[in-house]
Amino acid sequence: MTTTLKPLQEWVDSVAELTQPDNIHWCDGSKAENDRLTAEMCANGTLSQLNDETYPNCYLHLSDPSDVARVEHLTFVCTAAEEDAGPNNNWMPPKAAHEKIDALFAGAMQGRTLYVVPYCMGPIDSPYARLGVEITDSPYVVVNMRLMTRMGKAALNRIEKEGTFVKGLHSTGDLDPERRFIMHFPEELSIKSIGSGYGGNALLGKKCHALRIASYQARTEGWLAEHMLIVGIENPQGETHYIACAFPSACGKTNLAMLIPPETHAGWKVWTVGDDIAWLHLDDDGRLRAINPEAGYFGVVPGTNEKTNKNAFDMIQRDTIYTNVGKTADNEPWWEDKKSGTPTTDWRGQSYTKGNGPAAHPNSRFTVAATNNASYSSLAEAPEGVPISALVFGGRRRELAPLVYEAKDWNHGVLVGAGVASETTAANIGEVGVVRRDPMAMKPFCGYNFADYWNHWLSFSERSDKLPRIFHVNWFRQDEDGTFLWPGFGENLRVIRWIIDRCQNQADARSTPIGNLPSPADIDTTGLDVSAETMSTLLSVNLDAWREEMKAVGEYLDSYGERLPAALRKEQETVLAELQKAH
Ligand code: OXD
Ligand code: MN
Repeated sequence: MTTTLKPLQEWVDSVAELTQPDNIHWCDGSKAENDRLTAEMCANGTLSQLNDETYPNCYLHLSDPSDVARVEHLTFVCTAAEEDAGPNNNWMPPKAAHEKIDALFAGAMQGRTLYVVPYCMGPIDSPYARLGVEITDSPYVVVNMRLMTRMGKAALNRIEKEGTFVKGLHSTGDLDPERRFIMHFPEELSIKSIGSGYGGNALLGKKCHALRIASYQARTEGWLAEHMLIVGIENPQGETHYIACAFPSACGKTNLAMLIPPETHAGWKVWTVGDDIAWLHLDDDGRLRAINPEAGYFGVVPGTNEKTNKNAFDMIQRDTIYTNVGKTADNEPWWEDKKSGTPTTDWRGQSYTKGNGPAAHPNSRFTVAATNNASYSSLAEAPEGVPISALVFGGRRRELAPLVYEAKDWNHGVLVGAGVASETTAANIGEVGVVRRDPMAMKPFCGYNFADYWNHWLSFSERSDKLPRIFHVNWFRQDEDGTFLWPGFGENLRVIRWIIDRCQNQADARSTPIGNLPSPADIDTTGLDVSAETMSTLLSVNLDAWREEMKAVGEYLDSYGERLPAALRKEQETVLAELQKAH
């Protein structure tokens, strides 16, 4: 397989000249190709097959211990003008960036095979889908891309028809963190990544293309590329409402996308459209519609069990690539909170001893096709996407943020999104558990200046009067002893029911300076062991603390300087003034 598309062929030729691979292979995405690559990786130790009786078609990959998460400090957005990348991104001038990274690519594929991976983000026949080609020297990346995207022949056919595609160049390099860079050139629709084999750094269709490059493209084309799950909630009457929710990495997006209704909620069903990324477009009627650009899940393993996420637990029992989990004596994968089995080997491949760190790395992952999920939505492949009733922002916050509140209108909702803050997690290399601003959960993923991004968000209120309502949730409130106040997981459906009822004007709310909140009685807590007192704590607004928060949000917004949309600053001033008045 090669291509009839001249610019694609010329690009592959020029990369081969620079990187000097021994072989070039154009991926067709077939099962035969996948089987061959898998067998080769098993033979050379890149993969090992897990217990084929209890975990059929499952494999384990252990990465270099220095290469287990995204590396935000080594991730760059290289626009011609520094201001266009914004204070939210690391920046390098494109010419200097190309020179720096090309020097690392020179000869990097000697002794290796260069794989050309054509892929489509979104249903293959969707007008909202976008195309890309990743060149990589990692067969692990190839088999992951086959699960995460529509990869191979059909994608190449569409690329040849359309002629435009995002160029992604990846090499595992020598894995030296000193020679690791993830660079984005949004103006050239291209990505260059070297020195890491980890998902978000190496599977270029995901964060690099579907968020950083796509967010930039979306702004010029009038849509939104967001770090959001998409889920359909079906009530006992058979009506399904779709919501899209933005939470920072490792804050439970996959769990919410596959939620299992609690026993008290007979007749309710939940349908997964996507667990990480949503591309949102206004349709001809002005309604916001969402597609999931991905075709699989690259989810956090630890904590997954029959109680927290039975759908995920069952779905990763077959056809799954595990990365950086431990193993049992029976050659089954093992992770913290699995609730069964005993680890004998840890994620470094060493024999497991208690007290010597976890068996599975906290950011260990599963890669699996979305079709393996029992709650996979029948509309996940719909070219036109699903209509969105509500957008929900959230973060991991011990205190302050109530269980749920509703923004007063779209523009206020943009402020709510811009003010999102969350405790950091193991999904990025760096300190865990410190609160940082993570607007729209896009801090690591917005491919341009946040000030321009907020302006783009605000522009939607001028383009449609049928926009979804905007909410904020926080499943992670704790008391002084560190005990979670809300049970979370399946019980979150109770909060989502209020959200959907609000969208249909069927639920009450009380108005507060920060937005509209349910009273404790508005959330159905039947059969739940949460006291009335706890519910009122979860649904209260601490005016003093919120005044401080709003001032901090104002200071944060000001750090974007003159580009900051005045309308957003005005929203912040209005909320602060109402908080002062309520004092
Ligand atoms: C992810 C992340 O892998 O957000 O989805 O880090
Ligand atoms: Mn994510």
